[in-house]
Amino acid sequence: MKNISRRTFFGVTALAAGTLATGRAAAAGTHVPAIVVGSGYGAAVSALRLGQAGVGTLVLEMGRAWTTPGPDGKVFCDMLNPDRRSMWFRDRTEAPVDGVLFLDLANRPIRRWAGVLDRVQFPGMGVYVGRGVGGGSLVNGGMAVVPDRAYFEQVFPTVDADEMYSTWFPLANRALRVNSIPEPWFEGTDHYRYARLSRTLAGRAGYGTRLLPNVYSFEHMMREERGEAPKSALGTEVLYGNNHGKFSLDKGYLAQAVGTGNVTIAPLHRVTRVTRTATGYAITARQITEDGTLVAEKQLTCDHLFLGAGSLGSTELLLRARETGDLPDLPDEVGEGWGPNGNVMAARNNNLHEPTGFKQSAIPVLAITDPVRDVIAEIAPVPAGIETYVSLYLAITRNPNRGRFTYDPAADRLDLQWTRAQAAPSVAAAKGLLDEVNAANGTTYRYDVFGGGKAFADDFCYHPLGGAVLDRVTDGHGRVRGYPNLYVTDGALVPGSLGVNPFVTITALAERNIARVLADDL
Ligand code: FAE
Repeated sequence: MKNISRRTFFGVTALAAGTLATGRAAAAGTHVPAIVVGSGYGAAVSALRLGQAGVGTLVLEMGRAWTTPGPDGKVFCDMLNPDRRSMWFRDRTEAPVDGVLFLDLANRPIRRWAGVLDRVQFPGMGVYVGRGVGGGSLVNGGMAVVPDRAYFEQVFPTVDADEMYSTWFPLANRALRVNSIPEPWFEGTDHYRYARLSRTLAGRAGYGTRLLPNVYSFEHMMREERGEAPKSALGTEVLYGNNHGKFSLDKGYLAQAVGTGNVTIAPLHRVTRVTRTATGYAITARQITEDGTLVAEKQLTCDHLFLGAGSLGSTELLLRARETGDLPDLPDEVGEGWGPNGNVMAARNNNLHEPTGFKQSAIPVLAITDPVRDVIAEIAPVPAGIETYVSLYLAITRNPNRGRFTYDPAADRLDLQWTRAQAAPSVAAAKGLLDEVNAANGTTYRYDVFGGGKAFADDFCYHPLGGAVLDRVTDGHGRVRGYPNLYVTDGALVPGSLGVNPFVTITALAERNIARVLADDL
């Protein structure tokens, strides 16, 4: 039990045993002091701090608890052999990289099941999100990046940046167990040849790079390379989950929350409706099996309701509640301020004498920095197991355009007003940088990677942000205006852009907000 407290251990064991699935706490008609919707970063922080404060808390998560191994002995499937565990109720996988050399290497037919990755498709944008106890932490690349302070102050002018940078970001980094790759190992391992090559090519164009911290344990990764630990990052695992090495929320915040004895997690429960009661809130939750069969529709009540269902999930619940008259006085700004964090992916082709290497760690650790265009281009792996000569980038740009969510009453679902034209500044910034990299190296773009024959993928994102923006829909600490004891805790609070990967900020902001809420409201 090295490095793990008894209570966390209890939580992990309870999660692993699946004892949380059908606890009495989730029985229809139950009243609990606090309900948390979702189990991503904002939700997990809130659940832990509520539990530690002695507040009885029920977490409702629409995805499954990723604890039981499949027939192959693994909880998650890898990227090259996706099966029903990969995607949320799909007949075919929808991985962002569709193939190489126009061969459909990546996507496969699968059985419809409660898989871990979802792609929510709107007309101009596909949004990737995690489904399961742990939310996005189950599927993401683990890059744990604190935003540039000057930009943070611009994005959140009313948040005390001194306090964020002295207290809440350090706390988030500790709680998420953020670590950095040892440089000597990075410089020597075959598994990051692809990243070092991109650094060399960027350097020829005059651009620098930076190493990015991560929640994947580099100590574990080095043991994977030495053959002392089972391969996960070095075994093409990410996107559909990591079986080892990654300190996801189910191992950290959520396990600790359950370990307090005050928090219960009910997986496969999707909250569909929020209404008011005399003293608090009532929610409707639909419980399903992993095959999607409806088990029960439950009404539960609480005194304090925390929405942590992510930018899409929390905004949908609020918009539906306003538009159907359940919570008619919700602010007009619900749905506003959405952005994909300026995400755009791009693929370049390398010269034959400069291969990327066929061994590639699935966890990205290096980014090209362009201080003039305000771009960071993270060097993403193509762990195909063969030499592809492809360099792949996830560029994060500071695109000022914002979309907005609306509610479609006929279909009873969220719509996103976002056009491809709004992504143009992101593509222009990323292309400006990579055009120079190509020019300096005599290389070109790749058009066979994303489908549709394009080199820049501006039609999907990993970083949905906004919809219930801090200090607009909520007060300065996530309390929804006009509705006491109703809170937003997650990426919906962030107005569309952060300039870096978002989960450290979402975690830090949630820590800051729940500390104030616990002090003043409970
Ligand atoms: P999130 O983690 O999305 O959790 C929301 C949870 O609520 C999910 O588990 C949902 O299933 C659940 N839910 C939704 N609706 C309902 C409902 N009605 N009832 C019950 N449950 C519901 O929210 N970020 C980084 O900082 N670094 C990275 O390296 C990185 N890589 C990424 C790679 C991929 C492929 C993806 C998809 C994302 C990546 N992200 C990364 C983004 C990051 O995971 C994301 O910003 C956070 O997970 C958002 O946290 P939230 O708390 O907002």
